[in-house]
Amino acid sequence: MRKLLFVLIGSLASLTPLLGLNAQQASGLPVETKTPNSTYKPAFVGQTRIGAVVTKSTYEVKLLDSSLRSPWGIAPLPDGRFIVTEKEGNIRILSANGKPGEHISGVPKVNPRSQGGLLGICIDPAFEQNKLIYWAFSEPLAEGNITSVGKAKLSSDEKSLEDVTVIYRATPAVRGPYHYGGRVLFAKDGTLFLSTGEHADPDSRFQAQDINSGLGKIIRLTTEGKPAPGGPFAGKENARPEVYSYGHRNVQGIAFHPQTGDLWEAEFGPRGGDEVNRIVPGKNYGWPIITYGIDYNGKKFGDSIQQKAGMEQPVYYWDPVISPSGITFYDGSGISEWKNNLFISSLSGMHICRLVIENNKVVGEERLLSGEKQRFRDIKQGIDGALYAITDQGKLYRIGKK
Ligand SMILES: [Ca+2]
Repeated sequence: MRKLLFVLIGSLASLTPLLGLNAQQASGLPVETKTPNSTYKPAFVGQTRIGAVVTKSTYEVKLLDSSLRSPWGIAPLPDGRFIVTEKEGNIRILSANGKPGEHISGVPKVNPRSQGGLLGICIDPAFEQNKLIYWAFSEPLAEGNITSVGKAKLSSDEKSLEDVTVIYRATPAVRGPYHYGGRVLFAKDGTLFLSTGEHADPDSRFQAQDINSGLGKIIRLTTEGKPAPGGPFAGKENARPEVYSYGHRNVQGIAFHPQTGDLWEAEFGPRGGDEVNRIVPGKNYGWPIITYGIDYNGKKFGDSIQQKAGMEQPVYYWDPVISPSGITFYDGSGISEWKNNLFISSLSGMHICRLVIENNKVVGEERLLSGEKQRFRDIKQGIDGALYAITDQGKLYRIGKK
């Protein structure tokens, strides 16, 4: 196994006189230096291109493995190991030091074309007792493309899946082969969150605004795939009771803030409109009515507006885009200045983005591992308190205290 070990020491000589000030005051120039695609103005100061911060603590970046095949989702197991998905349709367990095990048999077929495949994965809160796992995937259906949620029990020898069921389908299936969303995550109350996308088809895009559609949503479910009770649209006409928030384009990152308990997400915008949002149940996050991006063909979207009453503003956006996939808040004790920071795996940006957040606003941005030239797909905190990141090129990194 190829193994690379190097240590990054955050050198802050230029900012030393500012130590002791808060993160915002210590910020430098923005990390982004490229010209934006649009001339749109942010809704508030600090909504984009916040000043740079640099990690002062010493941390270690270790390349643990390079043999995964397009890994998409990673979740820590309670014993220190990990479970991962590979886009083509495999689930594997990794040892605590990142060595991948065999493919687990019994995984239902996926549609791996384009942006589809085997997507995010999470384990049941009572996994140690029940061995249940859940994953999002693009299910091969004759009717079209769809994001579905699978559930199964890991066999006692960990070689196969048992009692495999599809517990939820974010209907309707549509033509567009893009924007599946695809993260699954348990809340502390035992409900299961799923993020979806609008499949990028002009015919289906507006379903992000329809609360009676599964497209472009954050969805809240029971472990049986039923609408979790108490949803913001429960009992309303022409609405799905499992919808938690709407107006999303393609949500590949969801995480709970360790301190506030709020759900945060990251979603792909069009050209120049990637977003981070703090999710309030029942709210409309605007797509495709408002956006800070323009279409990839250079045209503007709709009425070319960025703000509208009744629609939520992103906490933060990027122009040009970084393509934010999996996200996680750091809740470890190893690097104290990272506490409650949001870490975002960036595909086209080829780095791990660190956002310092104070009072629900971004006050600093840093780009980590830029030198690795990897498309970062997911990032999670292991039970040892370090961050573990996977890349489309098949690499697994550990980032944290030595
Ligand atoms: Ca939005």
